[in-house]
Amino acid sequence: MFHKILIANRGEIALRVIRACREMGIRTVIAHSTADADSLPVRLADESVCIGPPEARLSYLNIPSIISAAAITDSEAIHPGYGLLAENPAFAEICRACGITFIGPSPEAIRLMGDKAQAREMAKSAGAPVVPGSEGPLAGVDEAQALADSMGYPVIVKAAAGGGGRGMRIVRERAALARAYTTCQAEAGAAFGSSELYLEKFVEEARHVEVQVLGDKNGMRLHLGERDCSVQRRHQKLLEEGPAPALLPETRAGLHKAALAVASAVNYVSAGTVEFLVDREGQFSFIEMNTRIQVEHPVTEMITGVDLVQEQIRVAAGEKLRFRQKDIVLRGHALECRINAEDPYRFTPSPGKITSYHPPGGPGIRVDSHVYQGYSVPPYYDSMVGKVIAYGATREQAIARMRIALSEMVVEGIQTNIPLHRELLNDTRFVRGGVSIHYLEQKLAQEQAKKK
Ligand code: MV4
Repeated sequence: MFHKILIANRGEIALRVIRACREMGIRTVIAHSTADADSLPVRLADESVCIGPPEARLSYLNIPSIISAAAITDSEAIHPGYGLLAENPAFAEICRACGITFIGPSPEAIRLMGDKAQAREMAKSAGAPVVPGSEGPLAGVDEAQALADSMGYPVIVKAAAGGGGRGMRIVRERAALARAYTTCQAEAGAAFGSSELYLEKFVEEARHVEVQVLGDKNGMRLHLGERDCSVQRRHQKLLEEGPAPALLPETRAGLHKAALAVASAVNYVSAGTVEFLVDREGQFSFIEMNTRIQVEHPVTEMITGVDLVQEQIRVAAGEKLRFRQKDIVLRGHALECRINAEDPYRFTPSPGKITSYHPPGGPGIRVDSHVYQGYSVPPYYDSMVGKVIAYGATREQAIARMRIALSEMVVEGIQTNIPLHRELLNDTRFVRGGVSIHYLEQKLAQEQAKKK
């Protein structure tokens, strides 16, 4: 096992990794920007190294600084958390070249899954259902036009180097395709350095369901059930839960099997997530694979009892997975509310000093957060200040516990989205379960209309 791990991240996930390491008897080094010098991860890690100024580009994304920090502290491995360098294949390669273990999948798996058109082909050949669409990247607008005409509208044009909702355009009629293609191509080139596009039939009123997988270097792979992440706004997830509500047993079993087939096709090592769309009839299709630990991983930890971050570390150190599929028992239900420092209805960031803080507790409640009373939320990074996770024997119990938790929780001095979460947990459609990816934006639009 590693003696020392460097954490190349900040905020709640840095703290999450520190806790996993401490439990495993591994020393931790936090690489941090000047803006995070007073952060809890810096105080709780065994060592800290300042890697640059506040702007992420010059610190958390500064590969030479991070590698140097690992070298001077004798760190054997780097945990990238999520976001930042977590899905950067070049970073994983540089770690390898420097003799540092990247805690995650191989650079090859990251690169392959980072090309969403290639990932789609891979999933298709592995036998996972994919949405009807192009085979590999599109050759040009004529091919897109011909394909869309044969499939029928609406379609969705996606950047091969995009993902997570970045660089895509829904096209509802033939007349709009050529323009959407050109803008999407230009945007993709500017944003990702690759203008390759692919096309799919647009699935209406879908749900976003993702399957957690875990693989070791011995060729063993498991799934740990699914999460429903349909409650989102502008591709920012707000609330996730697991298991996905109102799924037929055969749909659920099909999702798990397809996720394992995709993971096996790329010899996947570490924790990963295979994303699917599930339509109103329960038909599911692969859309993407995320090659990192995700924000919402605690949902799965609560319903399986598996510590996914510790498993990532064990597998990276070459240990065999300690359980088989039959040992993974999905029990109860978990919800996660992402707490953001933002205006709950205008969604504008609200950085600043937290003057009063009281986290919730009690049976089945877990809070993953790096904030404390007196902490200043810096303006340079994303606005998530923590997550409240509620576990219950049933979905109803998990919802009840989450309502109580959010009623107890106090965060003052900054604005947070806690009031919006409280509303969602009392909304008939959410409580009934099985809402689509359009639910939150529809609800917000309705409330906007009411106010006028
Ligand atoms: C889709 C889709 C419908 N049909 N693909 C968005 C994130 C990325 N992982 C893939 N995404 C989607 N891909 C097809 N063929 C719907 C989404 C999608 C979405 C689309 C519009 C508005 C909100 C959305 C939220 C989640 C997923």
